[in-house]
Amino acid sequence: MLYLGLDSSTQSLTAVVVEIDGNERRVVLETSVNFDEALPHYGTRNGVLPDSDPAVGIAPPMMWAEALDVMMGRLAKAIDVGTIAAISGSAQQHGSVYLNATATQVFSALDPAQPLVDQLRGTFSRATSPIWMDSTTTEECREITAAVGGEHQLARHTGSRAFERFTGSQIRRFFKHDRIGYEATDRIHLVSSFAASLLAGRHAPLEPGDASGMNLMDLAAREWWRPAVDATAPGLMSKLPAIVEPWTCVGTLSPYWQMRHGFPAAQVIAWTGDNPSSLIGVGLAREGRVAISLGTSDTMFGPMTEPHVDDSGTGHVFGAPTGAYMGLTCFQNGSLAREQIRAAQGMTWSGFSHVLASTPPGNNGRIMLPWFAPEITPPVSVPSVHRYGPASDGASEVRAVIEAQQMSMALHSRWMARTVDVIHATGGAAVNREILQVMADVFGAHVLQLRVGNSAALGAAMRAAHAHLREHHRSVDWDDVVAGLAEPLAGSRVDPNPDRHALYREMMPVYAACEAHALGRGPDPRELVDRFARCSVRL
Ligand code: ADP
Ligand code: XUL
Repeated sequence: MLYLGLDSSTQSLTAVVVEIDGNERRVVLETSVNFDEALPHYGTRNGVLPDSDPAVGIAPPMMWAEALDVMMGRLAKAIDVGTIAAISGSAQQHGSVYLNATATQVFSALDPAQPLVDQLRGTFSRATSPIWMDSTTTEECREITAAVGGEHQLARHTGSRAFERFTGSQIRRFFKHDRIGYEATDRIHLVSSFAASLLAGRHAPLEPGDASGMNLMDLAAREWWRPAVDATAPGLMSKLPAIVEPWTCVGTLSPYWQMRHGFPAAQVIAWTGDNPSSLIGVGLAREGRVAISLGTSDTMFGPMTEPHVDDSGTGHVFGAPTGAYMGLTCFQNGSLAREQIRAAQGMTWSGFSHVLASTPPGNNGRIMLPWFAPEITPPVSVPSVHRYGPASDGASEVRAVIEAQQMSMALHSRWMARTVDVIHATGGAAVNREILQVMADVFGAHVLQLRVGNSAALGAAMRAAHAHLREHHRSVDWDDVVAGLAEPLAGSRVDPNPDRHALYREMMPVYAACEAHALGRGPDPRELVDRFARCSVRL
């Protein structure tokens, strides 16, 4: 049997096809459609529509639909799709798609002779989708928080305090700024449930993993939390999809895909967010380990049996595809910040890695706060890059951005995991072993690189398999599903160096002091930085 997993991320749509035959498992195909390169007519940069306001993060939903059509056509040419039993997927979290009442009919009667996008044109009540990089909704966050009785109340129920990128505040902003558009909206999907709807030919429900990125779902009850829904916009409840268990079959692949590309009537399993999907894709169905994804965003996440909400207000608790929970902290300045430094220095990735390996840990006391774009953790609304310590040069800039990202991740994920022994590394930058070495040294943890780097798409394929197998077997153990697929790359383990880890432990309070100063919350850290610079020369 074949299982197809798709991941509609910020920059690309990726497919992973796995074959499961008893205990035999293999990855049959991994392929990606890069939005900017394959669909340049949408005018995106890194999958996002350029805007002069750095707080705005929007993308065209039509582009995601067209990528799906391109991908399905590509898959049908590359493999025998006839034995695909089930399909699931994941998508960048929080982004929302606004459809008018014609969508129901259009989705169910797509003409296989016509491209998908040509038929979708009239179905949107909002032409662009706000995505996770949007931070324009501070005011709406405040309004929703006040209406539900404060930050703690919102976090206790939904798993997070109000965040600008979360869908609730985005919906409220749309309602306030475009009443007519809001009134014309019949259904609001997340990127994940929008894609699942296109595949199934009917409005697909949400599952708790992605729904918990909206500030609208009661985490424990796994249903919409009325006070938050009412505080967001009038009449919202009837525009939201239902919430179902993560392994729910939401329909069969619609005739459009069968007739246009030769797919079978495979089961479509509810889609989830890219981070919950990656949790499965890195093999983390059990508590005790964490994963770090170095993608467009950097995220750190791990499974949780009980929802321990973060009192510091930094992180999130989401539903996990297993039915349990997961903790997550998200950083906006991930790959694009690394790319900015690489481009400024005119380097290739191998040149970047070489420089990283040849510069000293601690960077002779140079500390950077790499907020090239607005930052989620810690919250920074106006982009600004701060530098402390001796003057920097090209080489020290490379080390500074990587050390800062890893320090910040270690500092702000303490709510989730006090000690970390093993990290599963995934995302586009996890192929970079020099970056993984800094990660291992900062955390004092062993870092494992995964055999399949596209962990969100792999997780989606495994979720499809799990749901399909579940129909025939009373219970399907997640360990059995992930075995042989979500495995570390042989010989990939990166071990921490004890001396370097000791140095980073000394550096952590200095980094925290620089961060507090840059945020306007702490005194000038110059003396601390100088003292650290003097003692850091020992390595
Ligand atoms: P997405 O969030 O879109 O899923 P990916 O996880 O696919 O993103 O990561 C894409 C990013 O990976 C690119 O933006 C690029 O910066 C980064 N990348 C690719 N190769 C390397 C490398 N050798 N070293 C560091 N980063 C890399
Ligand atoms: C998670 C988040 C990002 C997106 C992008 O909360 O905002 O990781 O899911 O992929």
